[in-house]
Amino acid sequence: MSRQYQQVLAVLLSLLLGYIGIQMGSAQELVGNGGFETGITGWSLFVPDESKGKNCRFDVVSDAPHSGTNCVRLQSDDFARFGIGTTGFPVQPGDHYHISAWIRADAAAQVRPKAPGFIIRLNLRQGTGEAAGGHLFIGPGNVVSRENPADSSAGLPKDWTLVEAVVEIPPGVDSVLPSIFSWWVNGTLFVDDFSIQKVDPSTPVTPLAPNNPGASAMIIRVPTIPIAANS
Ligand SMILES: [Ca+2]
Repeated sequence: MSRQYQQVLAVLLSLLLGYIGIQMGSAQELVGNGGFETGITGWSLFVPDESKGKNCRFDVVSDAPHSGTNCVRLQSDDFARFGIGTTGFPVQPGDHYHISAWIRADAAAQVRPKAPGFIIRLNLRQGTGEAAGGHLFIGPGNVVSRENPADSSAGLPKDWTLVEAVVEIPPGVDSVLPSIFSWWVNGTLFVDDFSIQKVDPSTPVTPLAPNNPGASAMIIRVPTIPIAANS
């Protein structure tokens, strides 16, 4: 075997091992700057009409982040609903994704009764429009719902707390636009390490919240499961 041939083989082998390493190693992170270490790069504010005039705003601060040196701060001067969004990505129905974020509320923050206070929203898209069936929501307590956030009485944690779930992309969806929301908070909410990673389709999905309309439909479709097991 010539020396040149050996060198080519060595290069090909290292490329193959690198490829296998990528396949077996940590999944690709789909949220850019989810740790807010490069400021607000890649993030933009969205304030629905009913919350305009509540001084909804966001910035990046070094006030006791969960990791690194920064986290994002969402603030409003009254109970308000607003979010920050980032770049979307293509998906296929049946794909499973692990979604997570760390949150903590300022000691003075208040949450409107029944509201989750914080929500990860996945805007499910088909083509250039919204997919039928509504958005997916993940709230504190790892509560997953479709169309609307599930009712909550948990309030918001004052210490860093993980919110996470595994979701399955429903039929009729070809892309996802992720965002994080302050959902009827009066005051200040901090978020850090927002992450979305594709996981193996065998990874169990977090069930929909019992008080979500989608969950009722699931119970009807699977009548042999006792209602008590889902409450
Ligand atoms: Ca950070």
